[in-house]
Amino acid sequence: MKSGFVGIIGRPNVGKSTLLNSILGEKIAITTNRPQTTRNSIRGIYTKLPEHYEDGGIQIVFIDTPGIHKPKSKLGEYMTEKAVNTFKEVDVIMLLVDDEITSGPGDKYILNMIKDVNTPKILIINKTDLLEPDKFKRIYDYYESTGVFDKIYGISAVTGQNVDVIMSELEQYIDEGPMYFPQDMVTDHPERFIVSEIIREKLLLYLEDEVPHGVAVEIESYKEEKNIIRIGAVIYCERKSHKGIIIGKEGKKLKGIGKSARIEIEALLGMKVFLELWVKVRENWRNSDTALSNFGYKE
Ligand SMILES: Nc1nc2c(ncn2[C@@H]2O[C@H](COP(=O)(O)OP(=O)(O)OP(=O)(O)O)[C@@H](O)[C@H]2O)c(=O)[nH]1
Ligand SMILES: [Mg+2]
Repeated sequence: MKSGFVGIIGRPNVGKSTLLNSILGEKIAITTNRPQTTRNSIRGIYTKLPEHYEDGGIQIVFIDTPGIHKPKSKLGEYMTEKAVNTFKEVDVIMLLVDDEITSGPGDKYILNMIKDVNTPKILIINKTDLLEPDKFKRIYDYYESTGVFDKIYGISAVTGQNVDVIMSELEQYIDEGPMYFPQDMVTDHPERFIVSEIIREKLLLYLEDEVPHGVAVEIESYKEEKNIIRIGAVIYCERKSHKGIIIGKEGKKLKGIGKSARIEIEALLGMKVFLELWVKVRENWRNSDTALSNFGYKE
């Protein structure tokens, strides 16, 4: 049996969570077109066992991380710290990019940080379905010239192109090890966490501009009955005006958010769900240690 850990890192919005879901064939990490969607490290477990157990199988725990960015709040600091700490815990680092290196400090900052880490590093150029061949080549050549990476691949996390190729490549870097998790487990996060993330995803999708980055979701009650699961969740936002936007005219916005979240939660849990949402204001929570710890953004 082989087993090990692989870290998926990169700037916000490059497709890290989409890749995790694509590898697992299941959605455990939320994805949106907004940067800074992921706030915690999300662990996804990939297990492949042969028919005959004695032939050995493989289990890879993927760690999807928040996009590395220049933090503007304590929440941002937590997010970047989560991503950076991952470097030290994994057997392979996968750095995802989706564009040429920017003149700004972002990509260079990440490169500088990982170049001296003594762990195999694979560069993944994602979104090849959107990249012109010339551009792809420029990205490839640049990263190859840095000498930091053991391998470079182009993939599309959305179409699945080359995802199988990187999976077999990764297997070569994973050593003998124990089976850390049961065969049918895709993540070790509790269902409640995934449920709160689904609600947050819908908030990110339905809301404009500055509002979504200031929201947090807390599950207040979670009651499993015979035929239904009753879930109560509080959406925290930073301003009174934001609360109005989230609720919308005659409560329509919140209703829409609740409905699309409920449908997805029902599919996840395989049961009927009654979802109740409240909106509360908690000013500047992104800089409050207590709030961050309540919302699970601090150990
Ligand atoms: N066309 C295309 N879009 C992609 C691909 N991979 C991801 N995307 C899109 O890119 C956006 C960002 O994807 P995410 O998976 O949320 O990105 P992320 O790196 O996890 O972002 P953060 O959590 O904010 O750091 C979403 O709109 C995805 O649908 C791809 O291969 N092709
Ligand atoms: Mg993400």
